[in-house]
Amino acid sequence: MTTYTLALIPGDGIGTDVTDAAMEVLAAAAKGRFSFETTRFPWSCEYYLEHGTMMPADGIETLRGFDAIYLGAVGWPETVPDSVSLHGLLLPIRKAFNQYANIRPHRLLAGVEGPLKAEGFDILCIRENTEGEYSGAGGRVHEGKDNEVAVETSVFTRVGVERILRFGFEQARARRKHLTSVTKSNAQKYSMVFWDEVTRELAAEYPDVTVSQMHIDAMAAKMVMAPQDLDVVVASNLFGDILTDLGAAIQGGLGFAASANINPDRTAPSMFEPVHGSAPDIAGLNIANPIAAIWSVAQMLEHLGEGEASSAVLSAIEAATAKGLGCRPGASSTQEITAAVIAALEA
Ligand code: GGG
Repeated sequence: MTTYTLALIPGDGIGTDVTDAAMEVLAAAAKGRFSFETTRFPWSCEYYLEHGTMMPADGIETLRGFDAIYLGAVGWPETVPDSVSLHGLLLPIRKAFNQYANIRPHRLLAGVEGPLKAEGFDILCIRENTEGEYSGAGGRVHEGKDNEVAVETSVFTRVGVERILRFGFEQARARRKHLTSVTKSNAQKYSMVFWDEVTRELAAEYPDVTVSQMHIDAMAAKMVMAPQDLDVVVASNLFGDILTDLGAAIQGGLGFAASANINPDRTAPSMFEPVHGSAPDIAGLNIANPIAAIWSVAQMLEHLGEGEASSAVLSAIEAATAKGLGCRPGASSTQEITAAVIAALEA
């Protein structure tokens, strides 16, 4: 029986609640098939307050040896600025392990209508995950003075843009063969024009995939007006981050949005995490929706080559939502939803 090594970083707030739920489901899915050797790391805002860093200096090297990383949520803005927690944990892991493809599936699960009742809504957002607007390149001068200046540079490399678009084209090829590339190239005349050019270059290599190029503002409107027309959506780090919160809203809320930070070359571990943040106001109340976190487990199993277990987890999620569990905020507890998923898995 294969044993996978898993680095677990529950993080902050409801990160712990949903990670516990996800691990219960993982144990049920693994039973009799494979096993997990899990190491839990307390890296979080609480860790920061004690140590002055979100993770130890050798944190990245410690994680490198694992088969996969699972992360709950990061952030506790009352105590640690969000920019510190994000740039201290989540973003360095994505960059260090070349997890350049952030895969975020959005569709209506059985029994979930979402605010738009967008029947047939089923898109795969591919967010560039290691550069662009979140490169962390920039600086501030004259801090606190009238002439203060803050500069933040977006970094788009040919390697980075080409590989994320190619990844998107491959995904489109395996789905409904339509790719929408999202930029703002009318306003951003260097980086986004470059992204558009690379999109057209690659489109020539994928004649079986139809391509649309859209500006982010028009794309936001389209996602609300006609989300069913979209298939694979590829966007930069910032635009992908924003669009996937919109995708989450259309699918019924952030509690449904799963994500996989993938290193497609498999030269380092990939990381799996729900899209939502730490929601400190509801932490520990047993009301966080664990479905996004459980769906992220299904993505992890698929990445590890456990396709059968992955499909079983997805079916079990839908068996639970079809009964109404998790479909309305606060109507079912975290534990009730988790138990329903496990019961469906074991049925
Ligand atoms: N579940 C991970 C988490 O805490 N996400 C919050 C967040 O703001 N993430 C920003 C990002 O995905 O770049």
